[in-house]
Amino acid sequence: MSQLAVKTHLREERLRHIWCPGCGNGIVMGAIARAIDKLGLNPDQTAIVSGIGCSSRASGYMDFDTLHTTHGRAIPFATGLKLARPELNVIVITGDGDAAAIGGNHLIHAARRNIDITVVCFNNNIYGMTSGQYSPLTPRGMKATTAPYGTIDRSFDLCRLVGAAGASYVARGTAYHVRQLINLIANAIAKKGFSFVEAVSQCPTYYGRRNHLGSAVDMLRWQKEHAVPVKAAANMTPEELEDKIVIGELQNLSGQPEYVSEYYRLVREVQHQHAALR
Ligand SMILES: Cc1ncc(C[n+]2csc(CCOP(=O)(O)OP(=O)(O)O)c2C)c(N)n1
Ligand code: SF4
Repeated sequence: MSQLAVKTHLREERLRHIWCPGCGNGIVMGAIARAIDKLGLNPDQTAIVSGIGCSSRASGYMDFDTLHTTHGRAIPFATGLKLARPELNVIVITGDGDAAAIGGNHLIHAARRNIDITVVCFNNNIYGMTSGQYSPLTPRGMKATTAPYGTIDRSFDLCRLVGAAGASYVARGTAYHVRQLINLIANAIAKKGFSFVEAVSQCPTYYGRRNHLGSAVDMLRWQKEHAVPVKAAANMTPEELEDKIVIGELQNLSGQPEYVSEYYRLVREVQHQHAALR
């Protein structure tokens, strides 16, 4: 991250961070800060809301008005904040466990409502903070402390889930493809309606070590070698895509009703009707 972005968007007094060497969280947090820079957002009009997890610690390091909430509940907090203060840019930072397990229903319903917030899911395929239990995004067959012989669960494609639920904007990037990730997050923030970015990231400590994936650099190389741009993926078979990560913009809808606007439109209508009755 440039010195300028560190000075303007991180709480230097909270650094050094507590993430393990090689963790992808810093890269994804940096991408969010750069996306905010790119859009020239007013920091006083920008709020970061996170759940609980290694990734969710990012809200403590970012110099905005921030809410570090409870596990899985960042989206309900963000929903309340956005409804009360519609002028704010509200960005949610969440892990794959936080977003897809304990917070899974909140994610689906926020997408269904198409509320104008941006969710960035740091997907490291594992519960990092609690030392490596499998999450709904751990690929089938991979090991975790709670799946020592490999998980038999099928994993979610969270982007498809959120897209099907009605999100205006859905994208996936990786910590390796950081320039693209910055652009995807910027597009997501700029989009009116619910926007979701899955940022595939590496946890060398618990996911990497248990699955013998090598160093953080090896895990980044894996991201590079397994990422397929959306356009190329369109010409590939499901079998060919099995162990690939499709990256880029996956859904970009316009003209969908947005929840906060709909809510205040209704309030105005009801107030108008009551005034007419007086
Ligand atoms: C209600 C509740 N249940 C469980 C926990 C324990 N807990 C803390 S973080 C976490 C999982 C974090 O995993 P993830 O969201 O994937 O984030 P990561 O640490 O990998 O970034 C769990 C289960 C908690 N803090 N609160
Ligand atoms: S446990 Fe994993 S996710 Fe947590 S800080 Fe360490 S490398 Fe990152």
